[in-house]
Amino acid sequence: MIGGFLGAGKTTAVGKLAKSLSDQGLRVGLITNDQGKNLVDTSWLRSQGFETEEIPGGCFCCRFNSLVEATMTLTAQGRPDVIIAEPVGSCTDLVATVAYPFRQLHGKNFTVAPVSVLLDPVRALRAFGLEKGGSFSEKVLYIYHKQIEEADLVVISKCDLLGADRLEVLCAAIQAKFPKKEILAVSARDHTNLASWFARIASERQAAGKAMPVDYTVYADGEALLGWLNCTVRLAAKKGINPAALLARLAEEVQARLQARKAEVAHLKMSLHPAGGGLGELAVVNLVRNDHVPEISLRLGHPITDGELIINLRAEAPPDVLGTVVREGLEATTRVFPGLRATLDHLEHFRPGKPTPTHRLLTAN
Ligand SMILES: Nc1nc2c(ncn2[C@@H]2O[C@H](COP(=O)(O)OP(=O)(O)O)[C@@H](O)[C@H]2O)c(=O)[nH]1
Ligand SMILES: [Mg+2]
Repeated sequence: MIGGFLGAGKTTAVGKLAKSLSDQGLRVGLITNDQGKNLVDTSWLRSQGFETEEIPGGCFCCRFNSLVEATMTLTAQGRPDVIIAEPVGSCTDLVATVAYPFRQLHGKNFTVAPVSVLLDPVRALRAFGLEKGGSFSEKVLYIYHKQIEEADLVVISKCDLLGADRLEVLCAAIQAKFPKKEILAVSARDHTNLASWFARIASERQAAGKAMPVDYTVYADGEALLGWLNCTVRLAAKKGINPAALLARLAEEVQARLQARKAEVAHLKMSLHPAGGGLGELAVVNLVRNDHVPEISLRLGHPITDGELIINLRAEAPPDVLGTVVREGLEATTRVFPGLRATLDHLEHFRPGKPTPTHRLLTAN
């Protein structure tokens, strides 16, 4: 499992790890997970050519049996040597509710690797109170810190964003709060330390241990403070539109409205697929902080006139506010691109329900 908070860089790392393993001749299966359905992550990983199963409608801990089924489906389809699973970014207690039960119930067929927890360094510096800037309320930060506490490997991702000084300050703060925790600093963007991290995950098994205590009331309250929105939109334009320009503009429109309401974004991720396009044909934009510049992480080489837009937005705000922000953002964007029509196909917005794990094992051997 490669876990970590929303926007930490999990899917990017999963893609890189899968590529690295398949370059070594290993067969790889991937599992994505979300509270809703229609995930940008799933399309993005499939577009890279990996067998990917999606578990919608709840986290791995609450849908443990679906996780087992997904591993069985992947096994039947491609007999993977390695399965990489990306849990929902607002989840914690995965060691007790997923890793330990998996070891106990399916240890004959699978070896569980050390659980990595990724941290976006800018988000982490704020979460530890080391730098100022938009952050989340206390109960959301409870989940954030619990994720780190249960990590077998704490992986500071995107280390290309920090100089050595800030990285050192962050490592010291993590060590002070979680002594003896093993910390790695990697960058998927410039490949810093990826090989040594991947070698560890691929060769080691998770050490036996004791699960951490978790206050499920605070955890549930923290998750419920986050609003969740997934929607799909049909786009039709009279003349060709540059997909990256459209995605960037829409991300900015949504961002401005979140900022106006002081609702910190955890992750806004949107993909645009041209009508009739192949699996690998999509453009993707990401926004991981309110003061971040929306990033185009995948481009399409040509203008489009028809396409499907998928929007995944997670922010600390009531779900209906997210609905308003996205609807208004879409309207504002269509005004910028004359002749563009946007039709909402499907929209769901909600707060994640109280986590009720299928299993919870406090020790493993
Ligand atoms: N600068 C930088 N950005 C990264 C790196 N890895 C991921 N990102 C960006 O972080 C954002 C969130 O990444 P994603 O993998 O979707 O995060 P997830 O929500 O944890 O799955 C995207 O804009 C990525 O391009 C990295 O190594 N360096
Ligand atoms: Mg992801």
